[in-house]
Amino acid sequence: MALLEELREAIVGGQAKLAVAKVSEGLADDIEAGTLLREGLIAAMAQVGQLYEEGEIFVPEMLVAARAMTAALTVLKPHLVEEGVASSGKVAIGTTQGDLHDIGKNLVAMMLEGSGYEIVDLGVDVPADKFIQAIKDGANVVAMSALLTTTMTNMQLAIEAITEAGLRDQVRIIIGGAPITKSYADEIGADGYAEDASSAVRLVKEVLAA
Ligand code: B1M
Repeated sequence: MALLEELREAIVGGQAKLAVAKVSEGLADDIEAGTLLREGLIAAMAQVGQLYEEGEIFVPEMLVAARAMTAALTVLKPHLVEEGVASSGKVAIGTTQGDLHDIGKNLVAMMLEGSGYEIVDLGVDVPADKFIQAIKDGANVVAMSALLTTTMTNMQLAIEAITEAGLRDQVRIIIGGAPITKSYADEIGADGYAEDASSAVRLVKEVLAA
């Protein structure tokens, strides 16, 4: 579809205004928000990652592409509400310490919010004590995101700190992000792993029901 191609090109080229216009055009043309997200925004970021790996673009280009994606996501946000998820809960979400990637985390937060959960967004580079404070403030789920192999290990440190603070039994901890796997989640004692934002919504429902 030409519009999706134009949307991807706008994001890869870091043209935030054009990306926003293309998302609005797609919505007006009755293209589903999920299609714009998967085949437009997420596909464009995969392309950006590949270009970066191939040495075709560098961090500044990656950054402007990320800004364009964030701008486009803001327009999509109200349309990403998933139907049929009823269970409520308070989810504290953040990118693990040392990690500044927040697009995936924001997407997960938006989908959860749209599905009826209360979200406490702790932002990026979140140390364990912030997760601990959020649990003390009533979060019953902690969702951690990591995009770097060097920062994913901080998830384990955060879980250990939560356990040492005596709070492990009152919270469900779920993790995700490109380098994360189900077996890593099991290894570090998390309650679950979600591959993408919509499975994160299902996972929160599951862990709260368990
Ligand atoms: Co960075 N970066 N980056 N980067 N960056 C990656 C991750 C990388 C794979 C690129 C590459 O080399 N191919 C690589 C990591 C390599 C590794 O660790 N093995 C990398 C690197 C090396 C770096 C720097 C070190 C580069 C440098 O400075 N030399 C640096 C690190 C900075 C830091 O964090 N301390 C860096 C910086 C940046 C930018 C700032 C320029 C920018 C981030 C901007 C921002 O986030 N605001 C950036 C970007 C954009 C990327 C890529 C291109 C795209 C990431 C993204 O947003 N994807 C990325 C390459 C790639 O992934 N192909 C790359 C789209 C997003 C929707 O997907 O985040 O995977 P994702 O989220 C998904 C799922 O993973 C899941 O759901 C989301 C939606 O489907 N999910 C969860 C995510 N979190 C979840 C939490 C959950 C559940 C599911 O909780 C339960």
